[in-house]
Amino acid sequence: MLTRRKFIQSGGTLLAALASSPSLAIPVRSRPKTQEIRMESDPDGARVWFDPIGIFVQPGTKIRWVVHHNTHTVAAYHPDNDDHSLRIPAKAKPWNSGFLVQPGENLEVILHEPGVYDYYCMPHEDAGMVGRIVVGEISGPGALPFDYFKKLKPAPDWENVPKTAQCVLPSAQEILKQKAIPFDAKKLTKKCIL
Ligand SMILES: [Cu+2]
Repeated sequence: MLTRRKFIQSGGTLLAALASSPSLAIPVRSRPKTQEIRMESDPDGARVWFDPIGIFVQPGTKIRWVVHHNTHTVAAYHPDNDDHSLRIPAKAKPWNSGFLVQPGENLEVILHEPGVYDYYCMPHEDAGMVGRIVVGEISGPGALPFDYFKKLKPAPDWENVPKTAQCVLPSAQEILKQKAIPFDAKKLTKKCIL
């Protein structure tokens, strides 16, 4: 992170002059916008989900995943996370919360790289607990078909997104259009047999 002092030092004499002038303030880095995503469950744990399941945000937005019911994790689709396939921008840092147990426990990640980010809950991935974030634009590995990596040469030994999770994820185009897609249990149960 660039401190004000380093910024002035690296910027040369003009910036230094601007900074020392009392009438011209150096802009302070504004706090990132925060978008919250709930980690949910029905009382007996038969159905589990992220809500909203799909969102569009601008680069630099802070995402906060918060536990409301049950125990969850949130992890990026990335080879560093148990050899899952890469479905976040190549330059983005993967995240993995570990178990979040108590209501209110959360993970915050600021997403800077534009592109599509897919993520999952480790114990509930097969049950379709996954989500998608579009940051600024539809691009990167997350914008490709789920099996894209099988056509690479040599094909990496990655885990594909489970079938139910593939069915549940909203398309990036739909996210771009609606900005936020709430988890719709009725619709998704019909479509994906959760
Ligand atoms: Cu979960």
